[in-house]
Amino acid sequence: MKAPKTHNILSPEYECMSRDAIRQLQGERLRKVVKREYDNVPIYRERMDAKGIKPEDIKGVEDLRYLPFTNKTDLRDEFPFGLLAAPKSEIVRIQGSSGTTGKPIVSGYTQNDVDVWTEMVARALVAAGGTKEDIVQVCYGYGLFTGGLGAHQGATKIGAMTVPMSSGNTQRQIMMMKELGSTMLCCTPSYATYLGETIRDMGIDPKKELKLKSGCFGAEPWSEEMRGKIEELLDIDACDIYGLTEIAGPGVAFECLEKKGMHINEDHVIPEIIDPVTEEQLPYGTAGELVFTTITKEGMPMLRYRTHDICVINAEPCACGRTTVRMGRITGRTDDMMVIRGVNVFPSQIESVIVSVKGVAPFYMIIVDRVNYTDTLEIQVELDGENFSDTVSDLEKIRNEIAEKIKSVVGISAKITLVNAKSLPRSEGKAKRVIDNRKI
Ligand code: DLL
Repeated sequence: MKAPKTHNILSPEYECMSRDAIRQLQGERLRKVVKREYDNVPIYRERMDAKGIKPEDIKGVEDLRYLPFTNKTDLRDEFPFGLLAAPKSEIVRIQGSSGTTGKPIVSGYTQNDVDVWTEMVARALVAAGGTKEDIVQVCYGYGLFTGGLGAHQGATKIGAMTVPMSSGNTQRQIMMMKELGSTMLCCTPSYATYLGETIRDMGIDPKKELKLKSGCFGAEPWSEEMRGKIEELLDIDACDIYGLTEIAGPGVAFECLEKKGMHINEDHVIPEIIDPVTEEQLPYGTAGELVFTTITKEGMPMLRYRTHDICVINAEPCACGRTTVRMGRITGRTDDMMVIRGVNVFPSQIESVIVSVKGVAPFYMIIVDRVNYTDTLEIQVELDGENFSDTVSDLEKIRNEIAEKIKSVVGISAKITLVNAKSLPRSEGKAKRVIDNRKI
């Protein structure tokens, strides 16, 4: 049962503004947020002073290019509260995701920030055909990760019956889906595919026995082929949804039922595409690194946040009636971050674990694959030939220690394979430590 292509729009007063009106609104909001950052956040003040810019120099969107960038490393260095632009007592929520080291990166949200984020996800659900008649099954993880709570808040806002399943426990997900008659699904695209496969393996015919009509899938890169697969397996419309903790969580951008790119919530964020090397702005239509400035956030607003995600922005009008620009699929990253089972993983986190374990050398290979639509992570680690006694129980101890530390630092489980000393390939140049066999 696919959603009728209705193109309902939750907030047409913002989603369908004229381009001139959007730009003007963005300019007004930008001026306010720049002043807020300058007055409250030391690193922004220092960086603007170093560039000789005062808040009053920023008159509109055209002046964005003079502002300093923000990077994930800034969130790490200022962890946890150094970037707050509101008093701590105004923060009602902390959300987080993996950083480049063991520490997560966190963002603080005021009540207004939570409300804005909720509105963004609600817009996404409505764009995917959602109404108060729907039963929305949320199988993103609940917790610091923004997926679960984000989708939950958005579904509740549109008045849908919200089912907070969180991730995993596939049999139970399917039982609830069937018994409750869930009509919409929110999860990662790889989990949607896995759910679909399992449903088919169980002999369930989605057309006859389930009531699903559509879903909002994101948190990891996926492809048109994967969309086709999910739509076929579950007999639904599969829409892409994008977001990141630093900006708001899911809902920063979302697809409508036209499924031709994700509408960016431009009344809350200003997107730019830059050349990742020269850091110059690139025109829409050119592939480059996506950069966001939040213009309504109070708790931890971001000026020119470098997402490291590569995509193209399309400013052509969309048949759905929304006038906001659309971002295409994420086609890569400008850094070495991988998204494995929806979790952001940096090789540096894995390396920090390996060097902390006795009995192994700092040589390793990270092998990522996709089996039955689920990402797998194997880490091959070289034994240290010199200070090592290789009794079976010693090997088991080392394997367990690495596996446990990886789980706690990176947040996902990995298969650990110990290999002989000096057996992994050495390179003369940049070491190749990651083999990603996934085809998305
Ligand atoms: O993944 C927020 C989210 C939750 C988005 C649920 C959509 C649905 P983080 O954990 O901070 O936040 O990871 C953000 O994930 O910079 C991208 O690299 C990747 N990502 C998120 N959505 C998509 C998508 C959430 N639709 C990082 N397509 C981002 C491709 C995505 N990559």
